Amino acid sequence: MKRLLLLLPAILLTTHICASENKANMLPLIPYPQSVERQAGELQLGQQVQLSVASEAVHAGAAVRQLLGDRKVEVSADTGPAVALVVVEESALGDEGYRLSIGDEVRLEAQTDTGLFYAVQTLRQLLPVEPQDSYTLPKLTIVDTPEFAWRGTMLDVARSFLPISYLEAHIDRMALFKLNRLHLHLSDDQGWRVEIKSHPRLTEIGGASSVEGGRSGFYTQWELRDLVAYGEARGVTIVPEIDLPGHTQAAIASYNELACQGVTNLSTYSGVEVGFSKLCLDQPDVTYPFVEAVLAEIVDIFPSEYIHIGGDEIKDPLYAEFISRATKIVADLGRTAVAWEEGSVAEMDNNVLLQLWNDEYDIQPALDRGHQLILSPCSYTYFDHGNYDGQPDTYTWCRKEGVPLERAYSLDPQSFKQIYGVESAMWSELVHTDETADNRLWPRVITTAELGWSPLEARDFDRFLYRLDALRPHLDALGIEYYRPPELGW
Ligand code: TNX
Repeated sequence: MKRLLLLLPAILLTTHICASENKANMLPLIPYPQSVERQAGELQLGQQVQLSVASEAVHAGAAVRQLLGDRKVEVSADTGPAVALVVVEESALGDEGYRLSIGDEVRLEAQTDTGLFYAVQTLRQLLPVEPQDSYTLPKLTIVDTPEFAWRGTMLDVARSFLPISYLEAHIDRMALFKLNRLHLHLSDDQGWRVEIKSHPRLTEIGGASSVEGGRSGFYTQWELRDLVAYGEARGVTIVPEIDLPGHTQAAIASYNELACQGVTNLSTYSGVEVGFSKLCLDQPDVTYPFVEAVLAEIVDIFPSEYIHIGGDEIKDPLYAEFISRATKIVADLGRTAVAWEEGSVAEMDNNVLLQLWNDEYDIQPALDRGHQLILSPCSYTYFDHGNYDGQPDTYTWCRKEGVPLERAYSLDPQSFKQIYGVESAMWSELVHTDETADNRLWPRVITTAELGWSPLEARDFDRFLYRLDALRPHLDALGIEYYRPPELGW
């Protein structure tokens, strides 16, 4: 909340820096905080600090120790300014908000470990990446909470597999920008990527296929549990998607009985068409036990409140009934379903989230029934589209000029209603290596972070570029092989 500076005696010493301030006054932070108040003066941080960490702050504590260690700042019992991570009861901060005060000491306050973790990320962006003899920090108070609960990125690991090492690196990178949902598209026509113990052929057969030129492979349950913990330590929840009832050729090739009788195409698929495969909805005795068995193992691996059941690009007279039943199966497992926008035709609990992906899709009827949305309108958030018009190996079906950085940044989530969050998506029909994934994701994913967290008034593309430029050393330190947008002159 903005403070009434006029009432403060410190008026001459305090400036309120709002995001529309001119660039020189802006802090190099993305996402830009809800409120920044600068005080006169600076804090010098030398090579020692006195650190205290609330016992609840397990992940934030680990993050601040890592940050200090990386910057070659030692924790001392009695020398140097205090750095304190404190849990406070202050409902306005919510589950993810925090206050960062830099005065004669550095004080990080939040209601939760997650809030403190984000305070540490803000401090991290305020410090240079390279270790120095001493650090100069501006005296200030930042009070910051996110606009939206869901700030996500989606990786399609089904068309082309991404190794766990890439997913971990991606989580590290997401954390710096306070992104909090990693949506994994784990199954599609070209591949099945998650071990399901009751159905081992899904990965024996479906895991061995991929889109032509892409990578095959799958994750064991053990690897995924480990990844879940890796994310949890960095504020990132892994949201699994099993795409049903269409986009299922890999499952059908693994278990032919999932196809309707008379279907002759039962082999694995490596093309890029969509909309040709489906589980046989006329055989509920086969289809629903399969869906139940798979989802039971999925919820066992992934603690996420939300489980994505896909639901895109399929025509079947029994489609709506399928979505009703599948969302109910998820509810009976104690979770809440997410479905792509087409699922909105089904009768289902209105806590099911719908993910909007066609800009013009008429989602109003679902809004009227009370559903909330995850916004992924393709002409702004589909990062399988080019960074620039004509970029090789990119899609153009949604926007023929591609999705340049400025376009991605110009999405205005606040102009939609009933928004639970925003998410950008990288489909992998044409993205087959880690390097290409980096090129498609970065720096565009950073726009998702700001759209999902910062208030509308904070959004100005020039100032965003200025802050992004200032944070470039962080991208380099994280080993990101980002695309270099010409407007940045990188
Ligand atoms: C549409 S978006 C799809 C995907 C493709 C993508 C390519 C959505 C729910 N379905 O199956 O990979 O286009 O851009």
